[in-house]
Amino acid sequence: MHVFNKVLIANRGEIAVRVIRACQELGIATVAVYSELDREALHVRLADEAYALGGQTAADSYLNTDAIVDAIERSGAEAVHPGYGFFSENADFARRITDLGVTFIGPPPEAIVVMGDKISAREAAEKVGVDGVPGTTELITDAQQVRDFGASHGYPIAIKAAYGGGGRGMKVVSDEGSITEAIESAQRESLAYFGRDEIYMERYLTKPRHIEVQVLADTHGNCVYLGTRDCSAQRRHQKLIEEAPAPAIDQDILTAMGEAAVAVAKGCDYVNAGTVEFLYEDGAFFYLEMNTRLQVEHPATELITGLDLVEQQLRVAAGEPLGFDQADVEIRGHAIEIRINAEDPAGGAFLPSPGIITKLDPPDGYGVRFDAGYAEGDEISQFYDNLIGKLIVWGKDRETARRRTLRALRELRVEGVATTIPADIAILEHPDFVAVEHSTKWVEEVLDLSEVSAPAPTGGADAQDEPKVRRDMAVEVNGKRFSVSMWVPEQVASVAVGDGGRSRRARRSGGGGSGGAASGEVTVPMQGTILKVLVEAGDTVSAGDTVVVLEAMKMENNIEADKDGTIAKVKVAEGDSVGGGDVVVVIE
Ligand code: MV4
Repeated sequence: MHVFNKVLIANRGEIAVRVIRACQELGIATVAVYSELDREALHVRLADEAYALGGQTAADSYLNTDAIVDAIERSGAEAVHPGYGFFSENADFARRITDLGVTFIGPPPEAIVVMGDKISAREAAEKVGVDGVPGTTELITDAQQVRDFGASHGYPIAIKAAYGGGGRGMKVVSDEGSITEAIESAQRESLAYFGRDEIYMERYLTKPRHIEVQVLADTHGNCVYLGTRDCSAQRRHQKLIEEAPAPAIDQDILTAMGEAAVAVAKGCDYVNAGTVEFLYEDGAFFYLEMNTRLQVEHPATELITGLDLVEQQLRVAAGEPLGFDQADVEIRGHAIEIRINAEDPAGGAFLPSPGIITKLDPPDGYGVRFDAGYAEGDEISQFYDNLIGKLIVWGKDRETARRRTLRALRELRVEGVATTIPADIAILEHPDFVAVEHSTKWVEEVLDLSEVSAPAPTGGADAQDEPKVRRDMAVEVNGKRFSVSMWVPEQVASVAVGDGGRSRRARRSGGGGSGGAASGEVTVPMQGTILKVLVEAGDTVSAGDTVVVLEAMKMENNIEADKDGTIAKVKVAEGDSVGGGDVVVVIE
């Protein structure tokens, strides 16, 4: 059967590579698009043809609709795969290309719209008898509504952005006294991120697991669920590890979740691959939302079902009926996916670590898959998501998969950028994770990452040629003293040894300044959005006063004055995007 002749992949990195590979296996010609920074990127190298979008930032490139439409027209692609992020859940984009006669490889725009608004998404589930966490489907217009809800349902309460996602705009209210502040903060964050500030509320579950169900629907009314995934190991709404199926949950509950997910999908006339999210606590599950796209963690499902989800997406989008039904879906063994991000765990701070990947040796062996968006020599830019790739491991059972994942992670070599690998190892080895006693709060609140940081840079190939000097020192191992001699590069020898990396961490996690003496030029440490500007020219400030609030890495960060003085210049406004190192205010 004819699928497509040519598909344009409106994305970059590992997901673009993933989709290109699936197309190649089906004999479909591939079209890549790229920003100025991605001219030589792996997805561009692998595709049959590629079109420049111009621009560096996502907004100027992968989110430039006109440039993408131009590439579609020039290439003659019949269909567009949006990957995840970017245009994947953008109904306007789906409509625009559909109007051109081009197939959007994803759900109908109507389903994206229903699920994009969290309140209508809740209503869509309620309509088919699937319950969310107890809450309201009315917007909050008055703090009194929250007080009334608290009086009848108790605390804590979650205030959520109606048009939010990924935890942005969500605030937890633990008592009556903090309602007003939480409402304002949720509205502010929601407005800065999503351009609208509607909010609603739910009971806040304190120790839930995040369980999601993969669904797949065709245009002929068939819809199946493809097992569950547990994505509870995350920090600040960034998943670190996902596994499939969700462990330590009774089969009848997993089946009920699967059936609930299919009911929700059918209820919104869903087509293509989608994910229905639930919170699970004390044997009960609650519908949370539906993601109307292929997800980062889809390979975990592929390894336990034997299905190629991108192939299925392409077939369904071309109008083919599913070639199987629910009874044919078999879950076999266990899969664990590790996201390898270019971030230094830095004791729990997870600091972005852009740069050139000077070495990349993927692991291999039985049950090991490595989906990367980069090869050795490629650069991770601060302008995009810093996911280098994903390690996905299969085992006959969870413990086999866990041990195999640890083995593979120790085999994997990434140099030139720091990675999340040390944190992943700490999670996989922790008795709570082994016993499935973790929840969505566990990485942030229980796991101790204080000793977990990226190894010191090795300096790459050039380091080998550098002159080395001998250094003798004393070290203590398990209370026993040893004298050791080390041959180290000259520069390294001049750096203080033995503070466990703490001085570097402290410097990098500081609010502003560029490290040395206070310059009065207050900078932001990383890329983000200005949520609030607290000063204006002429104001007097003291060192340590918050001058702006930066939303970065899904957290509100207070950026502080680095010296006493008067504000000479305010260089940003609320809602502005800033890059790491940008000056936000100048103090004289
Ligand atoms: C919740 C919750 C507890 N109770 N809702 C965060 C992201 C957004 N998709 C929904 N989120 C949550 N909603 C109620 N009523 C806890 C979370 C939550 C969470 C959910 C899934 C995965 C990770 C999470 C981490 C923190 C909080």
